[in-house]
Amino acid sequence: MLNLTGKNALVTGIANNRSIAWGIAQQLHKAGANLGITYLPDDRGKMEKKVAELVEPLNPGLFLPCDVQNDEQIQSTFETIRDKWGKLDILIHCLAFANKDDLSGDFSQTSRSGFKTALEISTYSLVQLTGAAKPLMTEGGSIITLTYLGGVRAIPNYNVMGVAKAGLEASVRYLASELGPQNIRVNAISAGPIRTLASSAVGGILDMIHHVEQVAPLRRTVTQEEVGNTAAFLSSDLASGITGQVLYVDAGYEIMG
Ligand code: 0WD
Repeated sequence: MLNLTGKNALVTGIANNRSIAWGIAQQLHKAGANLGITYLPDDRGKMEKKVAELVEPLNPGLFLPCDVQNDEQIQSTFETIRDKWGKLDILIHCLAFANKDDLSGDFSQTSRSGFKTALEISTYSLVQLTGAAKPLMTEGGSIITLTYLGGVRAIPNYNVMGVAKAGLEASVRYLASELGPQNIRVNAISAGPIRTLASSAVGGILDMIHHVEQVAPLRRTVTQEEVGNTAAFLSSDLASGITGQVLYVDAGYEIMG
């Protein structure tokens, strides 16, 4: 029986009700976890208000601003977890960013700054958040990140984000190797394409979704809820033997030639 009662989970990357992180937060809540939610703050406080209203039914114990490009906000997030909860059990890393210009056209035209931004927000942030979570995972833990097939195959328009995801998947392996002796497991879920704010920036995403619906063994795409269920499983003791893996939740698309 999947039971996360008594587990403290930090969920990053909720922007709206289409976000994959929202699907994950709902399933972790259903399984009994205490939730801490972070949001990406903006100058006018719009995101804070929007995300606060969305997550209210899940009754999060912590609700904190955390821009992963801001070291102070990261530090303050984990200090708050230490002070309020004492320990952390689950970390959901569910965020990424690349400039829209870099998500179509020729990959060879990616600018130095665009490359840096994509890799910093989408890849390095997993390393940094894991480093901050490690001392708080005193009873072991589960860290989960979100990746996409474009990290292992050249998918049209995914470009610099594909490179970021390749780095992310390699980071999962190095982090799993480092943290395993503390019984902290690190895994990635490779989700099939889902319509969200982030995916709408990728050129031709709707064509990709239609292609998946025709080709994937299950003849459909996946839902946020299905990704959420897999994250709840990976967070739980049912997955106690799994670390360093990339698990595909993509209606089987990855196996097709
Ligand atoms: O098809 C898809 N949607 C897939 C998404 C397929 C496979 C993987 N993924 C991955 C994405 O690459 C990402 O890692 O899932 C993760 C979540 O993405 P999402 O749910 O598709 O997208 P979205 O709802 O937009 O959430 C991503 C959020 C940001 O939203 P916006 O759209 O405002 O950029 O990541 C957050 C932000 O809330 N984010 C940040 N959080 C903290 N600091 C930052 C930042 N600097 N930048 C973006």
